[in-house]
Amino acid sequence: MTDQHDAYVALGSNIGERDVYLHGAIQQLDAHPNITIVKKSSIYETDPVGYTDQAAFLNMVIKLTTTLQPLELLDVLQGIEDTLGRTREVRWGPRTIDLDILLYNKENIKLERLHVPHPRMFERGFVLVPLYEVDQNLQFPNGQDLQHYVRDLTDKEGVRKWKRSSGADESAPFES
Ligand code: A4P
Ligand code: MG
Repeated sequence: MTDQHDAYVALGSNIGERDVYLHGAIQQLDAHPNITIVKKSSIYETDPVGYTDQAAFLNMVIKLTTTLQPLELLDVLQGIEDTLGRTREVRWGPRTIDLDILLYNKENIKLERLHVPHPRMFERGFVLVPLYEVDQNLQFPNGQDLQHYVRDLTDKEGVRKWKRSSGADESAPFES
């Protein structure tokens, strides 16, 4: 039997039918023969971080198991980004879909194309809040608990649970 690996993937979208892009990406991951989705967070609406002059994002996090190696998983994610019309004009700028590997087992990976754990995840509410929903007891490769980072988070206010209501977007504050 081939080894199964645990991975956490962050999804983000801030152009067009944002939830349709999230669901499209999940459908493609689910259909992949070497990937099983184990858990999904709720969808959150989040204020843009980094390059702030852009529309609000929808973000979520999923846990999956896979027989793929890290770079093979990255190739699959980038392939899905391409099929969902992702173009890369502005770094950190608007996108139909962004798929980032947050964690792969307890590994530290530093390759030109891939840094895991994702280096910018630790202070980002739009990543940590949905990740915490998926796995409250998660520990990072550095031995620190996710709980520790969530407690220290300063931008929780910009992260609210989102639900689609009969055509109109709706969101409510995140209660921790
Ligand atoms: N890459 C390196 N490590 C990874 C990894 N762990 N997972 C490389 C995925 N890719 C990784 O990514 C650029 C390159 O990073 C890839 O070619 C890959 O080889 P990209 O997706 O083409 O470009 P990007 O998304 O603009 O860059 P990046 O670094 O993913 O951006 P960030 O830091 O993720 O920021 N605000 C809110 N509220 N919600 C968001 O989702 N996202 C960003 C993007 C900024 N602000 C946001 C959000
Ligand atoms: Mg990315």
